Amino acid sequence: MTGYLKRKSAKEFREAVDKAKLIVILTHTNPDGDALGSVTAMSSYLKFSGKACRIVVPNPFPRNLAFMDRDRKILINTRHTDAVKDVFSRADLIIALDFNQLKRVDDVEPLIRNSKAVKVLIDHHPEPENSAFDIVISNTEVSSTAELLFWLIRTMEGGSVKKVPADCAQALYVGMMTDTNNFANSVAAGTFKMSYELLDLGVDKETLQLKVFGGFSEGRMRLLGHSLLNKMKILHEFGAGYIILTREELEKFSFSEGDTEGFVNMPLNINGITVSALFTEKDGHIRVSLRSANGFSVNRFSRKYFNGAGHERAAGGKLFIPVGEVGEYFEKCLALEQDSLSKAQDL
Ligand SMILES: [Mn+2]
Repeated sequence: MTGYLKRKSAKEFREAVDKAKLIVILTHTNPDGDALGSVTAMSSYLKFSGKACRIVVPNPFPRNLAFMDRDRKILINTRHTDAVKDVFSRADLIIALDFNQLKRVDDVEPLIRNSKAVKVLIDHHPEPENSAFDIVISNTEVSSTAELLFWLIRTMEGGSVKKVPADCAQALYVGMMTDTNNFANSVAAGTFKMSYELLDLGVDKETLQLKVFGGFSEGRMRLLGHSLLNKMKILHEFGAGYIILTREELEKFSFSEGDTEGFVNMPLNINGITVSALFTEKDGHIRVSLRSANGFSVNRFSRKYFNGAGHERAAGGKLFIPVGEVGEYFEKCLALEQDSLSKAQDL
């Protein structure tokens, strides 16, 4: 199974790694399970191959994923700004994982742009920013970046993952499990083959499921209840639903990073809803999460109206307007897209 990967890419990547003395492994802002799974798997694999590397993330990750940073070595740019600058200044190889555009790493972007290191992108989002990288391994057919890494590592290991360290196997599984929402979407035959081989190595899927999808605080569950009961707005005429959460509400439910993970999927479970959005008030901007069904492209929708990008059915973005104006703005955007929304509703 090398269909997901050009043999040449694996060879080029191996050569870049072989030459490197210090490697920075980086992922996007608001790291999710695939982002953290991919960077920790890569780090584990590179260390196993005798290489020196450091993981950098732009901002903190959710509490339920903290177990992935077992030795607490991940550098968080918003907290360890000087250390991040230092490691970028010394790195001779940068491996960017699970994002397609450099703007997805916020304040880390200039550190990459100004670096003289060899730059590699490994990702599964559409339209990667090819010009910013020396080597691009991109495939939108795989479930997750973790799955793409699985095939890459497997290829570099001569077609078997038998020798990869246990924490690398576990991290790859977590990345795939989160991006597919535990095998609910974006799963292809190769995803099961990957799962088979990782479980065969001893990955404990029950424990990982509990850690990643459970382990919520009481505040998070009550915030979900509040969102569905009091905040979710359904617009049947557009086949759309959305939830806006203000900073005040987040504070009331003792919000911690990652607590709203999954909320955006909720309106999509309603009959006739083909696009859903979650807006959360942050420092100086509104965070936008978008999901869709029936072929309505939220990647395009986000690029056009929400300063973002992503996959066809899952995308993110940012708005720079007061939280009180978000609902009206969103409904205006829906009206402008009435034609493509009607098409999706008719399916
Ligand atoms: Mn991903």
